[in-house]
Amino acid sequence: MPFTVESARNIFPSTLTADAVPATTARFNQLSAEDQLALIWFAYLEMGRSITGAALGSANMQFAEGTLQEIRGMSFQAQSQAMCDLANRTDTPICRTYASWSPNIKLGFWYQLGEWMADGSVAPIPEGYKLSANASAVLQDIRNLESGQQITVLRNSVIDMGFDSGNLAGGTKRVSAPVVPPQNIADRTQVAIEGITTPTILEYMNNLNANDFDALIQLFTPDGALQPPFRKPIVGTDNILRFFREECQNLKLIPERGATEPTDDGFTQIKVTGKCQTPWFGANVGMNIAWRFLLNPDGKIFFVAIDLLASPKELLNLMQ
Ligand code: ECH
Ligand code: GLY
Ligand code: GLY
Ligand code: GLY
Repeated sequence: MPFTVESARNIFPSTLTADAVPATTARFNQLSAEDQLALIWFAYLEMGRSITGAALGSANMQFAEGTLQEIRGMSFQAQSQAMCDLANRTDTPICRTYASWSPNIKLGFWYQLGEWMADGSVAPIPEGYKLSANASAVLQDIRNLESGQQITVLRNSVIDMGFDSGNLAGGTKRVSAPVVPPQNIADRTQVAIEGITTPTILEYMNNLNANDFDALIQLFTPDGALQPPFRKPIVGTDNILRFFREECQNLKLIPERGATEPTDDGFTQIKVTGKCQTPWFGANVGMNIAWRFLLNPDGKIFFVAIDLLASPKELLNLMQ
């Protein structure tokens, strides 16, 4: 075997990813819970307006409904405490429930709390709350990011909240919205990628755009791996398929161009760049993305990394 998952991660090493995202997230995590919540509130007022709500199917919301009502029924003081507990990752029943939710349920939960904070039915950020100097600096850093990087910082901060007992792989039940059926064949769009005709790559994009995860997973080798932005590779088709079902519904991939390089023993490395939209923001936010594929001699995906790019300029970098 010429490649391991570890060595495959290094294909196309000249790809510049948005390092500002993990750097900003690390500084955010140093702040107090009060500052974190207030900072997100201010950031959200500025940029959250572009949320479309399309990802907020009732399917996503029904799982958070019990916890939302529980919080709504509390005193303002208890509500603020519950929100701080989430940011502090304290071990409470609500924080444990929260940790069991898929990313989209967590985002939908906060979206609803934000609506209630705005209409006064849940404790707002105190009027005139003054961010610490460090928190103001982090907020300014977030303002300076491009929109795709901003929403990634926001998403990361929400995903990391709550108390994960470390038992999600074991006993604790993971909660995610049901999988939507794949799009009808007749309604599917087909991507065109300048410089790429490899069927596996085109089918990857088309199947993901159609939510056809059963067809999509067939494109991978059994020991294949997928590395989402700023995360470790997800290895093996069972795990990748679960990730697709839990976190990849209704994405829109808009690949633009690509380049192919043969490598040792008949493997092929292919880099594609383009845009990706999340159902939360639709066409309001286009993230600049690279896909770095490594195909085995049968044309199956042994590895693919999805990177959030440092800048739009990187869309033109197809170099080794
Ligand atoms: C309020 C104040 C109190 C505290 C909090 C509040 C609420 C915050 C809210 C935040 C909402 C944030 C949202 C962010 C959504 C971000 C989505 C992103 C999606 C990126 C997806 C990508 C997909 C790439 C992939 C590709 C593949 O080929 C394979 C699969 C995959 C204000 C109350 C907290 C409400 C909604 C960044 C890049 C292309 C890897 C998935
Ligand atoms: N931010 C990327 C993901 O969906 O994992
Ligand atoms: N990108 C995945 C999610 O929000 O669930
Ligand atoms: N799965 C949807 C998202 O990226 O938010």
